[in-house]
Amino acid sequence: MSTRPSTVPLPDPGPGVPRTVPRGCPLCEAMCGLAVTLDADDRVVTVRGDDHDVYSAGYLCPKGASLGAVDDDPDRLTRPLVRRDGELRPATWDEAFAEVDRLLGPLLATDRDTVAAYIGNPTGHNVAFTLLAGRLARSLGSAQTYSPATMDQLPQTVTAALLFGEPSSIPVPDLDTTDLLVIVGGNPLVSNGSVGASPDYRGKLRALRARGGRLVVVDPARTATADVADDHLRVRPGTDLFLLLGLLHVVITEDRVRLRAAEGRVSGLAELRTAVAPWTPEAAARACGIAPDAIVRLARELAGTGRAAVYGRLGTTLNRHGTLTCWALQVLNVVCGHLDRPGGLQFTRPVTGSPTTRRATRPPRPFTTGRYRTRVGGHPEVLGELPVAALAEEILTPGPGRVRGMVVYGGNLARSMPDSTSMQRALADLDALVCVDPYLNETTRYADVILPPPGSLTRDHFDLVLYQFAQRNFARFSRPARPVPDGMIPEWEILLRLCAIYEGRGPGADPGLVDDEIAASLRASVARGLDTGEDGIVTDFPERGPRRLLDLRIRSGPYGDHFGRVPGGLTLARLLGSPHGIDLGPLGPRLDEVIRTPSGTIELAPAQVLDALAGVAAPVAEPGTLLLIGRRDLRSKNSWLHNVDRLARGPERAMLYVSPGDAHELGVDDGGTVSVGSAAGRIRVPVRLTDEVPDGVCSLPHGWGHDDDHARLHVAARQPGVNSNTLTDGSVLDPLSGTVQMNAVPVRVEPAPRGS
Ligand SMILES: Nc1nc2c(c(=O)[nH]1)N[C@H]1C(S)=C(S)[C@@H](COP(=O)(O)OP(=O)(O)OC[C@H]3O[C@@H](n4cnc5c(=O)[nH]c(N)nc54)[C@H](O)[C@@H]3O)O[C@H]1N2
Ligand SMILES: Nc1nc2c(c(=O)[nH]1)N[C@H]1C(S)=C(S)[C@@H](COP(=O)(O)OP(=O)(O)OC[C@H]3O[C@@H](n4cnc5c(=O)[nH]c(N)nc54)[C@H](O)[C@@H]3O)O[C@H]1N2
Ligand code: SF4
Ligand SMILES: [Mo]
Repeated sequence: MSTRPSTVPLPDPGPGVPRTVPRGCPLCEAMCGLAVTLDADDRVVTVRGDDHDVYSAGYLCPKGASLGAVDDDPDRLTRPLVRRDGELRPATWDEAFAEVDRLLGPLLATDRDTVAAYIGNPTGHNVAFTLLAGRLARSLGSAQTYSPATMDQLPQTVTAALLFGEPSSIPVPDLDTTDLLVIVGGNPLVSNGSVGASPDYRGKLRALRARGGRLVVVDPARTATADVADDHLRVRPGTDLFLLLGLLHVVITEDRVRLRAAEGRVSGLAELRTAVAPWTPEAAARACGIAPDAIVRLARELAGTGRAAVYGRLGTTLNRHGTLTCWALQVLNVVCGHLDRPGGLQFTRPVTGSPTTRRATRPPRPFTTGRYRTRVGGHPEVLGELPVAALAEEILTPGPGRVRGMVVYGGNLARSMPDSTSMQRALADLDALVCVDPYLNETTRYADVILPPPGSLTRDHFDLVLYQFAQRNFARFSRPARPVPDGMIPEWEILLRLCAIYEGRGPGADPGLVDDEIAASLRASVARGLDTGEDGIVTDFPERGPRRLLDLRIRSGPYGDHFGRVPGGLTLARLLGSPHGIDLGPLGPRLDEVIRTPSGTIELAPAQVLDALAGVAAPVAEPGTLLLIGRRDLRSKNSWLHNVDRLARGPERAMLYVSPGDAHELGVDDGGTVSVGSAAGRIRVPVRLTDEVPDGVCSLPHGWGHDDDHARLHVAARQPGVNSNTLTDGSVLDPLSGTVQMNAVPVRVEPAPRGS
């Protein structure tokens, strides 16, 4: 094993002196290394890209450059708020935790499922949550567990579980050496990519084309990424499944299947052939709006190119056939021979290991869902989660077992969730709402207790989860750039104190004991995994906190020193000494250890998929409607960062994009205001006429609508924008994953008289 540290030393004189410190950026999945300069008062002076970073080599985007302003936003809460006489008022930490105990204790003592938990997006970038998530869930012990997965990547996760036997086995496209990259429903020049993100995605695409490679984008919208593509296929929203079935049909019926790395390791090819038989290029074209000859050409190109990768993201997941779409996409990669090969799709080997870097402890079982169901809609559990689209009715519908309390860790449900009108009614209806969140925003304003964590620069940073989907195997550990301000407590401690409360130990229990228990149980499982006694497991970081757990995970991981048994192996101490990161090499072949299905093969035609596929039909457009799709913005992150002046400045972003043709037909002017209605609600929104959307499609970003008078978001309120999730109705779910349709939502658009 070779591990390459970046050796440029960087002084770390600690707080109270001017200094530049390296930091991992927590704002998106690209995981850039930043260089943060602070003055003697620990104020952030500048944030630049860290030129010495082993992974991002100096790249950063406007969000990363604003990290100091994000952390120093004067609207951030600096102490807990507790509701007294109907008003949220400042309180001490002890008072706040006592109130959490008073509110949740009786509910948990009666029926644990009456308390729901939502674990929001920013927690994935936060070492406190990623290390403590398991314990938090066990301590709460509620089946009512929700996360953005069911409005994001769960169809990809379920696909990985079905095909490869392990939910986290999602391969990433090898951007550096591919000759043909097909991006389906992703806009990485704005999102920086996701489940396959990369710093400087634009540079990677430029290099791809410079070496003679081609970029094909499948997207109804002419996005920034589509703008730099060689081919842009403007698929009809929600119909990628049919395009992919058409591509599979051509590859299979023209005998172009070449399994290469997967040779001898697949099953279900005959069933796959039968399943795609009806989807001739002509049939696929009728359903998805891409011409038959374009489908044939792309299929042949994919099968005939040695280094090619098909990559899909939210455009493939947020629709009624999310899992089928992600399945068809990944199966296409397999039958064209692009899996587990350089230039194709590869599996990372993350530094703290994953289920597939470890020996299996029991024989693999078939993937199933529905161990339990939601009370009202009967939606099945999928990988321990329930669909976010079901949460509001679980709260609002009377009857035994009704959800009455909720804990939200870094989530803005009132803006992120489908049918947010119902969601807000549900938030208002709860008997107890506890939010761990730095802001008083559209969601936390309904809280009974807000527990605000200090800014990201005060904590250890390590991308425990995201290394799993990196472009290279690498690791970087960042120490806090500055101390936790007086009067605040680290998020780590907030979460441990909540665990103690959920476990009935009371608000005054020593959170350190919970920390010790977590460390003891991790140590025991590390010893079992390494086939050694616990005496041999001695960490360099015996103190309480994230470092102890990380050292145990890193040293027992695939690059670890196995506590002295692998000389030269990785330890947290070595990572601390290499603040620009350690490069652990390019992604390499991993298929043998990755496949964990009962058959020991990649199961191309799982029964669940074949059953669901038998019932699919091309959607029929409702006359008089446009299909609403989402859009992201480089200087935003979902529902937040809108309160940071340097990111919020500039023209209105929450505008409805409408094609000139549709605008003409509707009698709508550029800059005018329209009324948009759906099954869930109605909004008024300004319009931009643009050919970025085709006829029949309109687009609007989510996460806006900062017009709630009870929130404390002074900058965001100046240009609040509209909340697009008033329109997403949450009634259409992907049956295999519970993921909600948030794209291709039918809406009716009408001109709204000015000033009305
Ligand atoms: N700047 C910025 N970066 C972000 C975020 C952010 O809010 N802002 N959010 C982060 C998060 S949480 C995530 S999950 C990722 C998401 O990462 P991406 O998936 O890359 O982000 P989106 O911009 O939502 O891209 C989805 C694309 O799908 C297209 N689309 C919509 N419907 C369809 C369809 O039916 N078929 C096809 N083929 N395309 C369709 C849309 O036009 C859009 O271009 O981004 C992350 N990065
Ligand atoms: N219509 C539509 N809706 C969508 C999407 C879409 O494409 N279209 N995308 C969906 C997707 S992919 C996602 S991931 C979700 C995201 O939705 P959410 O899970 O709600 O995530 P965010 O909006 O990113 O941020 C949520 C909260 O985290 C808080 N926060 C920020 N930093 C921290 C921190 O360090 N600690 C804590 N405790 N809290 C913090 C912020 O103040 C904010 O209140 O939205 C989904 N909603
Ligand atoms: S691309 Fe992502 S990780 Fe890099 S600086 Fe921007 S927000 Fe941070
Ligand atoms: Mo997401």
